[in-house]
Amino acid sequence: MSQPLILVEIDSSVALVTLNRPDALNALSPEMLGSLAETLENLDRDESVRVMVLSGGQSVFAAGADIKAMASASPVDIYLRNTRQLWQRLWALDKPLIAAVNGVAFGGGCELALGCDLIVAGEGARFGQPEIKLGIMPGAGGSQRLAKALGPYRAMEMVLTGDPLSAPEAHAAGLVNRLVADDQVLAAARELAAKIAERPAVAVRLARQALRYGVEHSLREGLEMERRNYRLLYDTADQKEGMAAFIEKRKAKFKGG
Ligand code: DAK
Repeated sequence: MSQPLILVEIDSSVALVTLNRPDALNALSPEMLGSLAETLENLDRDESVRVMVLSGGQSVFAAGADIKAMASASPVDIYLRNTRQLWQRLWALDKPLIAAVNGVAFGGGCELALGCDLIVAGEGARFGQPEIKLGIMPGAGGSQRLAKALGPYRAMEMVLTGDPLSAPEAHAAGLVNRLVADDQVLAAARELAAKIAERPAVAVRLARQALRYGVEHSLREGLEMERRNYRLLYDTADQKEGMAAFIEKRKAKFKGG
């Protein structure tokens, strides 16, 4: 029986999702991306899950889209395959997603990490968009998200040369939230996930939503989204509890609603 392309483990409201195609360095075939989108959407709907961690295992995050599945494709094949739709499903999730990166995050693998909300990386990790060396360019947000994350000049160099950033460089540039020893990546990602999972769940989701929206829209539109989400939180029991607990000088007991 063939191995599942995606592995899932849930532990105290944190779901660990692992890409499982190690022989191909987790190259993102359309089947794998489809399976990943379906898995993450199911976890996004699962009320027992607050935060998701995405890993590629101990030695690689993902070496990009599957070159062997793309090499002889025509524009019509690419159009009909419509992997863009699978990527859009990943970007439309509503719960925090943390990338736990060991080894290479190249091409689509780098774009997968960039699509997450937070990135924890091992010291030996590398982030790159080497598509230019294949005669193509980033196709899943890399040219846009890298420029926003690093500034246009550093992003331009990465995209035009195809040369990667080391994890320490990525950390110094603000792309990586936590830089840890390679064997501590999962533990650090889980710790970060657990901390966020303890926070009031609706506030976490609406704050995340406002931040992500703001990155993709104008300041005016972002402020409007912030205003709407901010007001909505006054309809949650967790807001009443959080403020009452502060005033009564006790620890808040959040219920997630
Ligand atoms: N695709 C397919 N197979 C891959 C692969 C990939 N991206 N990367 C590695 N593999 C396979 C290798 O072919 C090899 O398989 P066998 O020969 O054993 O069968 C196995 O994984 C081990 O790889 P290596 O032998 O090469 O391992 P090394 O440690 O020597 O090198 C490496 C590791 C990561 C430096 C090297 O594998 C490498 O350069 N890989 C390619 C990296 C790359 O160019 N990535 C960008 C791919 S293009 C789109 C959305 C997204 C995209 C496109 C469109 N739309 C929405 C339309 C994204 C495009 C890309 O990501």
